This record gives sequence, structure tokens and C-alpha cells, in this order.
Amino acid sequence: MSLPSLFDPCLAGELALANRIVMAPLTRNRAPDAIPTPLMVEYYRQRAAAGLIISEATAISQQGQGYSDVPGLYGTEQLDGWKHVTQAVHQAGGKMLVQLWHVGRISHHSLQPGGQAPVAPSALRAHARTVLVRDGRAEFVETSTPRALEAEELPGIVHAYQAAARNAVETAGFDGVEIHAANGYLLDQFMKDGANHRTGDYGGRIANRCRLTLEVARAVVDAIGGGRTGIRISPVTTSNDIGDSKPQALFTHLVRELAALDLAFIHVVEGVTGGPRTLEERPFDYAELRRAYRMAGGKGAWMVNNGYDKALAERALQDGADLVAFGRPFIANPDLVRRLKQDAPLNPLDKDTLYGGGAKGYTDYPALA
Ligand code: 8OZ
Repeated sequence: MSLPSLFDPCLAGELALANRIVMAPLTRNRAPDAIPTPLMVEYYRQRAAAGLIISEATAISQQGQGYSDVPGLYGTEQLDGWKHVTQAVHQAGGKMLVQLWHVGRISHHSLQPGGQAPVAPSALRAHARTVLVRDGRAEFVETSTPRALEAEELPGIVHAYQAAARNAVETAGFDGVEIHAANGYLLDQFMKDGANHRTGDYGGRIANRCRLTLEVARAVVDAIGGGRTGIRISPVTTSNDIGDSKPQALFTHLVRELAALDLAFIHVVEGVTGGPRTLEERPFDYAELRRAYRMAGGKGAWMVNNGYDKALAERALQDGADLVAFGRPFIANPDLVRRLKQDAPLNPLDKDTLYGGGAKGYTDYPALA
């Protein structure tokens, strides 16, 4: 039996992918008023050779917003804007999911409905910054102190995820969704004891802290089916001031529960998002996590991410991963799949144009001749 290569097709739930190279979700802050633009159509179209594109994180509600100029999924103009994106990607032969995002406490009151405090499991401010775009330039500002959500408010949030998933597929034309449960945003805040100091059904023991994420996953699956739903987790990331005292036990519980939902994939950020892949002070056994998922009957594709290059990605497939998500290399290389296949050199990344701005550092990275 020969092992799969990055360039072989892969069936992830109902998603028939042409190759195993995924474009990771990447925040770019180029959607004024949360509406996807023609420039975004061009950016995603250029990258449609990926086996799968996962969109930049996209807010499910205004309360879920935490950054200037990130897109949403809760207004008709936003859905219309995305429709043009998905049409272009489909015409170019690609597949695309939208990443469903609620930032929780990683927000600034100026972005919240009525200028109110952001919401979180507990009224604990994150020592983290968010991005406000002013005059087309990104500016980092401290996040605002959140208020703790009442348990009575949580069904409304679950419903917002569900409605966003339904609209994403039925109206905006996405092939499915990825639930963003990583990087210190709302669902990760509920799961991890560094941010969740609640008592009651959504705090305390691991099963309680995972409750909201699992309710969201079940609601999304009820709306669009598990076969086109994935979830992103980051067990030990330090992003956005998040952390947990027992991540291995926490995420083992989570993936065992997710196994019953027949998801298309589990997407795991290994280490610190965009940073070191291993941390001495936060050890984690990813192979053990995958085994726990498989032992519980989980059949979804196993997607890995964080700092991968071709050699590391091929090794991951040999070690049992199914899909590899590439982030920064896809920003700078619209034709990343071809470049990896041909072992061609990669364009360098311009870090000054990551967040906010226009075509520069967005749609002007050259493809191979
Ligand atoms: C970078 C800047 C802003 C947001 C994430 C959505 O880390 C993000 C994000 C990344 O998941």
C-alpha cells in the first residue's frame, strides 16, 4: 500500500477534495462594513487550486465582531458579497468553507452593538490586543473588559452559529463551514479554565466547559449536516492570552464527543498559532489526541496546521494526518500547490501588508510564469 501524497485527492466527509493542501483561515481586514469586496473575490479566486479554502474568520453576529474590517455572515449584503467569492472559487474548480467566528472577549467596545462591553464566559479581561483599521492602516489596541454572559443568553449564541451556517450554505454558496473553536476566541474561552471561572452548567468540570462548543457543533450539524462541517482547535496556543491547566484531558473529552457527529474534519493547530510548534511548558501529545478520536469512532479527516513546509507536511501524512493547512505560504503564493509540486521557490511574505490595506500584499503576489 502506498501512502498518500499531498497531491492526491481526499474525501473529507462529503467534501471531495482534489488534493490534501488546505488554505488555512487567514484574517486580512479588507472588508469595510464587514462586506466582502471584489478584491476579496480576486484574492480567493487566485488560490482556488488548494484542495480546500477555509475563509478568513467571519463573524456570526455583530456581538461576535472584534476587529475592524473583518467580514460577517449576518447581513444580506455580507452574504451577497460572499456569494461572489464562492462563485469565483467554484468556477476556478475550488472548494470553500467559511470559518464561523465569535470573538468573545477579544474585542473592543467600539465594535460592539451600542458600544457595549464585549461578552465572555467570565468578566476577565484578556491581556491581548485587537486590530482597528483607521484610514486604511492597522492599529493595535488593548481589548476591552468583557461582561460575563448569562446562561439564558447562550441559546441565542448557539442559534446565531446555526443561522450563520445555514445562510453560508443556502445563500452564500459555501461548501460547508469550519467552527472556529481555537485561538482564544469565545468557544476556546469557554473550554479553557484560564478564561472560564464560571459556576453552573457551563463552568467547572471539563464536560461543562466543553458544553457550549458541543452545543454549537450539534446545532450546525443539524442545520447543514456533519459531512460539510469541520472544527478548528488549538489545544495549547497562547494566542489571545488563553490557556488551560489540563489541555490533554480537555481535548480528549472534546474529540470523543465530536466523534459521534460525523464531522468532515478536525483541524488542529499544533503549538502556538503562528509560533513555535512545541512548548516545553505546555506539552501535548497530538498523536494521542487523534487516537482518542479514532477509538471513539471518529471518521473525519485529520487536518494539521502550524508552520508546515513540504517536508514536514509529507511526514505528517506518513504519520497519519489526512490534510495539511498552510497559512502564510498561501498569502504570498497564490499558486502554492503548483510550487510545492514542482519544488519551486516560494515568494517571501510581506508582513507589513497582512492586516488592512488594498491590493498590495494581497492580490499582487506573482504566480509562476
Ligand atoms: C490574526 C489577526 C486577527 C485575527 C485567529 C482570527 O487567530 C484570528 C486572527 C488572527 O484565529
